[in-house]
Amino acid sequence: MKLYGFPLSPFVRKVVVAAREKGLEYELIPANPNQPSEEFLKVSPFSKIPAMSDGDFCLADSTAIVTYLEAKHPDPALLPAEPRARGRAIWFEEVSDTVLIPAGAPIVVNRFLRPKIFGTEGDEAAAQAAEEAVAKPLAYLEGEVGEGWLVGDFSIADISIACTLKTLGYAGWSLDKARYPGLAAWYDRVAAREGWQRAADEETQVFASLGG
Ligand SMILES: N[C@@H](CCC(=O)N[C@@H](CS)C(=O)NCC(=O)O)C(=O)O
Repeated sequence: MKLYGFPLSPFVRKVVVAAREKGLEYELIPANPNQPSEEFLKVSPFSKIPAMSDGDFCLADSTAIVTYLEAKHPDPALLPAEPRARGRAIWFEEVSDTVLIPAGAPIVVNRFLRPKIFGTEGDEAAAQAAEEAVAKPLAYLEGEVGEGWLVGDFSIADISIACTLKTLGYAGWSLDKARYPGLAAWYDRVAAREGWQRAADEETQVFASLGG
C-alpha cells in the first residue's frame, strides 16, 4: 500500500496510526497538495492529503481510507460494531475533522507553517483568536472523556482527536492540564500505545529528513 501525504497533517496521521494499529505496512510517498505531481493527482483528484493506492485501487480522504482498511483488515477493530457506539465513534471523528481542525488551523498556519516552513510572517491575532475557538470543542471533549477510551475500546474516535492535538503541538500549543485534566490523561494513554509510538517515531524521522 502507498500512502501519499505529509505527516504533519492530522488527516494523514489518522490513516498512519490506523494502519500501525492494524499492523499494516505501507510506503509513505511525500505529497504536497500545492505542488501536486501527476502520480499524486491520479490518486487524489482534488489534490488533498491523504490519498492511498493499494494495487490498482486508489482512494483519497482519511475517513474513506480508514473505512476501506477497516473492511479489509477488520482485526483489531477501529470502528465499534454496536450501532450506538459506531455512531458515537464517527461523531468524534467528525468533531475532530469538522470542528476542532478548522478551529485550530490558524494556530498551526500562523505559528508554524508560515514562519517555519513557508518563511512568511504569521498572523498572531488570528492564532490567538483560534486559541479561543478551540476552547469550546475542548471543553466538550473534557466533559465526554472518562478514564478509558472515548467510545468503548480504542477506536477511530481516539485516533482522530489525538492526531489533531498532536498537530497543534507543532505550533507550540499544548493542552492545558489544569483546564482539561481528563483529556490530558487520555492523550497520554493514546500516546503510550505501540501503534501511536511507531507512527510518531516515523513522523519524527520524516521531519528530520526534511530538515524540520
Ligand atoms: N476530508 C479530508 C480532508 C483532507 C485535507 O483537507 N487535507 C489538507 C491537509 S491537512 C489538504 O490536503 N489541504 C490542501 C488543500 O485543501 O488544498 C480528509 O479527511 O482526508
